[in-house]
Amino acid sequence: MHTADPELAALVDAEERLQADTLRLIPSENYVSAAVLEATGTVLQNKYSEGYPGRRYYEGQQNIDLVETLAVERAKALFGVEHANVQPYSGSPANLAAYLAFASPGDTVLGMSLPMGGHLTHGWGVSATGTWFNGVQYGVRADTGRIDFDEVRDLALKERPKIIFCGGTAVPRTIDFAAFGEIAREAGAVLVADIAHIAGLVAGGAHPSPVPHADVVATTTHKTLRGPRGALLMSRAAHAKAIDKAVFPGLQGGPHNHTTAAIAVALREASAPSFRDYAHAVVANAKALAEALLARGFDLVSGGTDNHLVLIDLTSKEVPGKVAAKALDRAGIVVNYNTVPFDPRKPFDPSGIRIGTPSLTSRGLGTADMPKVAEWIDRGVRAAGTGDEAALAGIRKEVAELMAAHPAPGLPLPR
Ligand code: DSN
Repeated sequence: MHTADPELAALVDAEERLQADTLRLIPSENYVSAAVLEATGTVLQNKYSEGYPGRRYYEGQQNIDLVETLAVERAKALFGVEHANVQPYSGSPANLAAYLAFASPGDTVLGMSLPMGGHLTHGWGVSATGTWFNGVQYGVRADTGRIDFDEVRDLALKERPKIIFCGGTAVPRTIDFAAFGEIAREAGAVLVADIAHIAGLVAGGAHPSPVPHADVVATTTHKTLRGPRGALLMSRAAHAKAIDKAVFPGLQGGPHNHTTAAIAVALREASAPSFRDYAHAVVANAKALAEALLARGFDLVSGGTDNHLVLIDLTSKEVPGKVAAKALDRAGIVVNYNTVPFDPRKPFDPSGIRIGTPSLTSRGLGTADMPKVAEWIDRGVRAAGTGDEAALAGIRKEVAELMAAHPAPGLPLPR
C-alpha cells in the first residue's frame, strides 16, 4: 500500500497513530486483535457467495462454505442459540432483516426512542424503520433514568406491535430481558434483543443473556465483542428460515466473506477464558470511572452504570456536550456528544457526552487508572468552559504518556 498508494497509506498511518496515542472512550468502539485485522485483509474478499453453505448461486465455494460454517457454529456455541446468520453487513441491515422477517410496511413496532437511549432502527422517525413502519416509542423514567416497564407494557398492550425491540446505544443499565420477554408474550409480539453494545459482555458472562427470553438476538460484531465491522442475527430454530430468507435474498446480495472470516476469529477469541476476564474488567472499569466522576460532581444518567457505558449530563457544568466533546478531542480523549433523556437541547447540540471502557480495557487499563481518567475529563470539561487551550494541550501530553505504556491490541500494524 505504501508503494502503490502513498497518499492513502499516509492517512492510514495517521489514523493508526491517532488510535495509538489517544484515550478512546467511545463505548461502541474497540481495538481488534492482529488476527482479526489479518482476516479482514485476506483473499476471501475476492469471492462472491450468494446463498448459504451448500446452497450457493456461484461455484468455487469449497473454502468459503467451511469459513461460514465455522463462524455460524462458533456463534451458536458462544451465545447458546439454535440458529445464527453471520451475513448481515452491519447492525442496521441486521435489524432491517428482522422487520422483513416478522412485519409488513405499515405495521406497528415498539422500540426505545433514540433520545432516550434507543437506536435509529428501532422505529425512530427519520429512519426507514420509522417511515415504513409505525414506530411507537418507549423511554426511561425521569426520576430514575431507567426503562419504564409500566409504559412498555401499556404501549405493548394498547398498540399490539408486531415486533418489540429492546437494547440501545446509550443504556447504562442492565437490560431486563425477562421483563421484555413477558411483555412480548402477553402482547403477541416478536421480541428482538439488540445487544450490539453489550454482546461481548453477554459472551463473557458480564451481562445476563437475552437468549432464554428473546425470539431474535441481533448484534454488531465490532463493539464489546471485539470483532470486525459486521453483524449476527440469531434466533430460535423456528425462526431460522424467516431470518435467512430476510437476509438473503430479502435484503442483501453476496456476503462479505473476509468479514465472515474475521467474525469467526473474533468468536474464537471471545470463547477463551481470558475474554471472560476482559468482559468483567470492562464493567469494573466503567463502575470505577462512574464513581470517580460522581466524586467530581458530574451528573450521570441513572446515577451510574451496570455495563460498559456512562452517560454524562453536563447541564450543571454549564458546558454543552458538543463543546465538551470537541475540547476533549483536542485533549486526546475521544468521546461523542449525546442527548440525555428529556434533553431540552437539540440532538446536534445536546447536553451530554457518552463514554465507555471497552477500548481502554483492551489496552490493559484497570480500575486504579480510572480516577486519573475522571480527572482528565474534569479538567478537560473545565478547560472547554473557559477556552483554556493550554490546559487541553497539557492533558493531551499526559494522555499520550499513559497510552504509550499500554500498547493497543493489533498495533502497530505490520509493515
Ligand atoms: N453508532 C453506534 C453507536 O455508536 O452506538 C450505534 O449504531
